[in-house]
Amino acid sequence: MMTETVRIYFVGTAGSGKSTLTQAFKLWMEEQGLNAITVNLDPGVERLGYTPDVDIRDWVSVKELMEEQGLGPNGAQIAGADLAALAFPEISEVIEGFRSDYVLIDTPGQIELFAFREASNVFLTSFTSGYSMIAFVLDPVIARKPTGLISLFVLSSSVQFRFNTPIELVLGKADLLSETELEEVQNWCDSPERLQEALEGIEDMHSMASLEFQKATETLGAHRRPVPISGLELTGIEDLYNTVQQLFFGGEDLSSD
Ligand SMILES: Nc1nc2c(ncn2[C@@H]2O[C@H](COP(=O)(O)OP(=O)(O)OP(=O)(O)O)[C@@H](O)[C@H]2O)c(=O)[nH]1
Ligand SMILES: [Mg+2]
Repeated sequence: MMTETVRIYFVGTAGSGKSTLTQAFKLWMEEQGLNAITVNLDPGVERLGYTPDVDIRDWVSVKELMEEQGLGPNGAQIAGADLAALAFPEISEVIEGFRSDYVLIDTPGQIELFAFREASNVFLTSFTSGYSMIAFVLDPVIARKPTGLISLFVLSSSVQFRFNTPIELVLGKADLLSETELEEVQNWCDSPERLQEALEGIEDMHSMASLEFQKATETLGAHRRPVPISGLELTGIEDLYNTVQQLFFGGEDLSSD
């Protein structure tokens, strides 16, 4: 029987659907009779849309930092991220205390607060057991243009470069794309040649740079097929679950234990 906890960090650009997906994944797991907890890692979020099981705002509040230290919103976010690092040993103990199969971690809206601050590495390494992975959420509004998709590959490569953690791509809010658009994005992800062809059709100054970025992300392994998901319509979540189970346990299903 598999008992190791899996932690999934939902990371992506602002508004890509991380919070909705975190909650949707938990609901889906509960429906399957599996257990999962949600963790909010954004000390600055005002409205989350769900009640997380563990909330960093119980330790650090950006709102209070702004009021007490006279900081602006960005300065307070950064101070909050660094202050949070001090609380991580305690927070990770609380998380481990749940002994849940899955820990679904909702990261800050501003991706750089998670991706580029050292505090995140402190958090990632503060657990004593289990597995961690990053689900990098591609925003379909960005991904449906060839240059946008490449920019997201570049961003996911730099997230991968920052953390020594497996990363899977997720195409969030997939319900916003028509079937044809979804197929086109998937085709570009499957085939670097098709993405290059789409780029060559664009006659602007960026196409040369885009081609170079595309080649680099292909070499780095960031250019790959994402799992399409809609947190709103609860579709594709099982596919992500299966991908994660495959990654860590060779496909063994928790529910068959
Ligand atoms: N159509 C559609 N809309 C979605 C989906 N998921 C989220 N949204 C909408 O997209 C907006 C942002 O969703 P969030 O889940 O808050 O995204 P986020 O990445 O957590 O946002 P920040 O934390 O603010 O960066 C909200 O208006 C959601 O209702 C989805 O699967 N489909
Ligand atoms: Mg959010």
